[in-house]
Amino acid sequence: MKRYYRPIALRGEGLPLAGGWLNFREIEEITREGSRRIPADAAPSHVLEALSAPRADVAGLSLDAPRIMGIVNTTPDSFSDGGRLTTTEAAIAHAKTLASQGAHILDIGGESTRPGADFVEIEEEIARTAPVIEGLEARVSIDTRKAAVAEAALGAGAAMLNDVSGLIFDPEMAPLAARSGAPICVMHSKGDPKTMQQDPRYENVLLDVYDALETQIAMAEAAGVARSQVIVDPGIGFGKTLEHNLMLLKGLSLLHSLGCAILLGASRKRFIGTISEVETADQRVAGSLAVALVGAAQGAQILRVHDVEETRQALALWQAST
Ligand code: HH2
Repeated sequence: MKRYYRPIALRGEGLPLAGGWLNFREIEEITREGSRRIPADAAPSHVLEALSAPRADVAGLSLDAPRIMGIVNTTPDSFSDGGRLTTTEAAIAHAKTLASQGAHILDIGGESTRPGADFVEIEEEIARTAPVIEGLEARVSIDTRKAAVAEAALGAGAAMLNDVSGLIFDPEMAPLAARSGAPICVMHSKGDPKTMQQDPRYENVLLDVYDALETQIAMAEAAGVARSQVIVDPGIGFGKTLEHNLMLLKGLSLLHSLGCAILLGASRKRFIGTISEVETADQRVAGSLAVALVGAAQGAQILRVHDVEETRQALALWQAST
């Protein structure tokens, strides 16, 4: 039976977790039938190696501390900030503000992937994103499922790819990542944004997402992408119920055993509003900060957020006081 190894992350003595700011002494050994705690040194050596090795830099950014990815949506219809940045100038100005607040990467997106969102044509998505990227000096990632949009973004100066379909939507995405050498975030998603929230089901959401990401990493490697250039993301809210999201957050550190850096995108999402009883997305900042700290405490290297200044403050205090 397949065994999964989830490090119990802590601040203090132990083996380094992904060469970063946390350590671990114990591991939760999980099967589809149950789990138990074992001392770290009882795990297979290849697992310990995957769990503790430092992760490669992402576009020159070291991942030995939690890093902030600031969200810049140039869409009319994003769930939280849609319609605010519909001109190139407004998007560039917002991106510069986020960079000045401490964003290490800016994630530029031209197609909303909220549940039920409409498809955007390639030309339109390029027209929304490429001029913004051209106008920025900061480190930029392109949030797209389409290889042609990603290629235009790389030409405009983007340094990282972020594919919410996890290489599934466009078969040209993995070859593009291989050719360009750009790091690529492979996110787990169940189905298309149009339909993904219609009764998503898993046998065991944490293990099912782990297995899917393992397959997606193998797809990337088969196309010639170096494993060190793959960043994994559980895809909070993408074909997940509230309970699924919470189980993924609680078990997030399992993904370290894939040997890749982890990106967590939970900012302002619906489950935060449901739990905290806040209907309006841009009022969910405090709940989003709490989830960002959960991510940092489980070793997620990149936190994708709308509220960069607030996240920077929260992380600084969390790191100083733990
Ligand atoms: N979430 C969204 C978009 N892109 N990329 C990654 N890697 N991980 C995520 O969780 C993720 C993502 C959805 O959020 P947002 O961009 O704020 O909204 P919209 O899709 O409506 O533009």
